[in-house]
Amino acid sequence: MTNLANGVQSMLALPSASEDSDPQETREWLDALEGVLAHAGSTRASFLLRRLASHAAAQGLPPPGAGPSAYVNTIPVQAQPPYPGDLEIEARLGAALRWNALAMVVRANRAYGELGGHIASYASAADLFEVGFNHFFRADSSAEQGGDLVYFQPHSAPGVYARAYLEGFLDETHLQHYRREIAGPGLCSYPHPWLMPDFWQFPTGSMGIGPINSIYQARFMRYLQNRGLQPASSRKVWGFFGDGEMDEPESIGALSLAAREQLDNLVFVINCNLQRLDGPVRGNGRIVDELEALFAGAGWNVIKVLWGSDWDELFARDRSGALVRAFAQTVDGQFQTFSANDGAYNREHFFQQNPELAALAAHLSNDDIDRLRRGGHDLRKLHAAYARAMDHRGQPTVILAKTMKGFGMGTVGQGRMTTHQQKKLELEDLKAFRDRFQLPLSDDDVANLRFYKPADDSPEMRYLHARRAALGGYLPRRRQAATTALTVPPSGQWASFALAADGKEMSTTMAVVRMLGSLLKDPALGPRIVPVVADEARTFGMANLFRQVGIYSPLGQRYEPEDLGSMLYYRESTGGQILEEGISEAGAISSWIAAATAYSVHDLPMLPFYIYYSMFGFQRIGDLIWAAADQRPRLPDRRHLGQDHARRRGAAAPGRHQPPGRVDHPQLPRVGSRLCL
Ligand SMILES: Cc1ncc(C[n+]2csc(CCOP(=O)(O)OP(=O)(O)O)c2C)c(N)n1
Ligand SMILES: [Mg+2]
Repeated sequence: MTNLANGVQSMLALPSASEDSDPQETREWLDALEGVLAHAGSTRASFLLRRLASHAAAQGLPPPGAGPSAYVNTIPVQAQPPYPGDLEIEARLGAALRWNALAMVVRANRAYGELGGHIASYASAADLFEVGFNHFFRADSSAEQGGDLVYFQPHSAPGVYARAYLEGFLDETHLQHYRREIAGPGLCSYPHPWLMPDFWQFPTGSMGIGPINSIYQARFMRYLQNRGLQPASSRKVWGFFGDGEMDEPESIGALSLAAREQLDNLVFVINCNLQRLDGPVRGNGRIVDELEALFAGAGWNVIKVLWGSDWDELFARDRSGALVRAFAQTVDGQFQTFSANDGAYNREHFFQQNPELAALAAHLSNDDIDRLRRGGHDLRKLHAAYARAMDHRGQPTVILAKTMKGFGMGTVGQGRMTTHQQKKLELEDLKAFRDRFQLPLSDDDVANLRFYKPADDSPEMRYLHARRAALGGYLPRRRQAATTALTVPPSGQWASFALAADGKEMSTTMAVVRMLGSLLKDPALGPRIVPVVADEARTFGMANLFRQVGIYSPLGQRYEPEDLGSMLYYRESTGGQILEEGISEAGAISSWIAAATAYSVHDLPMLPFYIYYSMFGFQRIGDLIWAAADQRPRLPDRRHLGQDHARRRGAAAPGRHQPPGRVDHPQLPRVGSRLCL
C-alpha cells in the first residue's frame, strides 16, 4: 500500500477497487496531492482538501467521508517525523512511573482496605501523558505569556503524582498518604486546586467538567488576546479525557463552539481504552468510530492513533486490506476480550478467522502477537499525532488514542471487566508487573511495594530534568496569587444610587445592571470586567451594554445588523467585552470559571459577572458551581494579594508540597472535598 493510499484510506471509508472506473485519473489526483504534501506540507494539503470538499458541496455532491473512516491510524507511517527523544530511557522512566503509581494505590489499600483509588486508568493513560511531558507541555517560563494548560484525566492522578515524585516536588511521605490528605502531607484522589493549591490547576474529578471547562478556557485565552489584554501566543490547552467520560452531556455540549471559534489552541486526547467503570463503553459498537463522527461533524480535526509501530509491517504486507476488513467487523467488546487474552488466543480468534490474516501473522510467534501494541502505547505514533495537532491551524484537534485499560496488569487487570476497581494485587501479580516492565526491583522491594526512584545522577533522572528544562519547567503547578492587583473603586463611584436613595423603587436586577454599567466605565477595573449572559441580556435590561462594550466575536461583525441605527444595536466585535453564550448555562458558567480564575491561570485578575435566569439555569450548573469553588475563583485586590504573600512566605520551600491548611477566605463559602467514587 502506498503512502498516499494509506493516508486517504484513513481519512475516508475504504473505497473498493471495483468503484474505480479510471485508475489512471485516480492516480493523477493522488500524485497531485502527494506532491502538495511533499512540497507544501500537511496544512496546505488539508486546506486544499477542505476547499475541494466545500466546492464539491456547492456543486451538490454528497459530503465525502460520510461514515467512519477505516479503522487505522490517520497518519501513515511515511509521514511520521523521527522521534526526537530517547525511546529506551523514556521506556525506563515510564516503567518507574507506572510502578510508583501502582504502588501508591496498592499500599494505600493494603493499609485501609476501602480507601479506593485507581490503577487501571493511568496504566492506559501513562504513554499519553508522558509524550506530552517529555516533548510538548510547555511550562510557565517557556512561553511568551504563561505556559500550556493541561486538564488531566482525573482518576489518572496517581501517575501525575508519580512524576512529581521523580521530579522532586513530592516526597515519599506524600505518596504514602495518597487519599489521606486531611491529617497530614497527603495527596487527594483527583485533581483538586482547593486541596492542593500549589499543584493542581483544574478540578476534573466530576466527569464532563474537564471537557467543557477546557473548551471555554481555550476560548477565554483567545478572548484575552483579541481584547488586547494578553499578547497573541502559541499557548495550548490540552485536555485528556476518558472515552466513557465522553457520554456526559457537558463533554460534548460545546464541541461546535470550539470549531466555530477556530480554537486551534485546543487539543483533546481521548483515552480510548474502550472501557468505563462497569464494562465496555460500546460493547456492541466502536467508540472510536462514534467519536470520530461526532468530532468531525462538529468541525474538529480528528487524528486516530489506533495501532502501534509493530503493526506497520503487517499493514504494509496486507495488499488486499484484510486487516481493515477484519477490524470493521470487530466490535469493542470483542477487542476487550482480545486485550484480556494472550497471543495464542489472539492468533486463534483474530488472525485465524481467514487464510489471508493467518498468512499475515504466520511469521509471528505467540509472544510477538502478544506484544502487538495499540497506538496509544506507542510513543512514536503519539508523538506524530501531537506534532500534527501542534501545527494544525483553524480547527481544534482531537486525538483518539486507542489504549488498553490496565495495560501491563496481566491476568488480573488488562482488559478485564473489573479492572477499573482493581486496587489490590497479589505478590505474583506484582512480580509479573515488575518483569513485564523490566523494573530493577528485588523480590523484597516488590513485596514491600517500595517506591522506586533512579539515582539523581542516573541517565534517566538527568533526561527527565533536561526535558522539562527544555520545556520551561515543571507542571502542573498552580500560581496562588497574581503578581499585580486590581483596586476596586470606592462604592460611591458605582453604587451611589444605593447609598443616596432618590425615593424611586428599584428591582435588584436593575440595581445590578446599573452597578455593572458604572463599573464598566471605571478606567482601571472596567476593562477587566467580563459580563457573561446566556441569551438573557434583554430580559435583564442589559441591552445597552451591547453598544457600550460590544459582544465578543472572534470574527468581528460580518453583517450589517438590522438595528444598526438604534442606540442599543447588536454590536459584535473582535474586541467585544460581553460573552454572549447563547442558550448554554453550562457554557456561561464555564466562561465565568475561566475568567474568575484568570488571576491564577493567566496572572491577570478579571472580574466576571454571570447573570442568568435562576429558574432555568441553576439545575444545569450546580456541579459546575461546585467545580468553580474547588478552583478558587476570586478577584485579587490589594488586600488578597497581601494575604497571599503572607501565606507564601509561610509556605514550605519549593520542592516540598505542603497540604493546604484551612484558609479563611472572605469571598468564598467553605467547601469540603468532593466525594468521588
Ligand atoms: C459525573 C461523574 N459520574 C461518575 C463518576 C465516577 N467515575 C469515576 S471514573 C469513572 C469511569 C470513567 O471511565 P472512562 O471515562 O472511560 O475513563 P477510564 O478510566 O476508562 O480511562 C466513573 C464512572 C465521576 N467521577 N463523575
Ligand atoms: Mg475508558
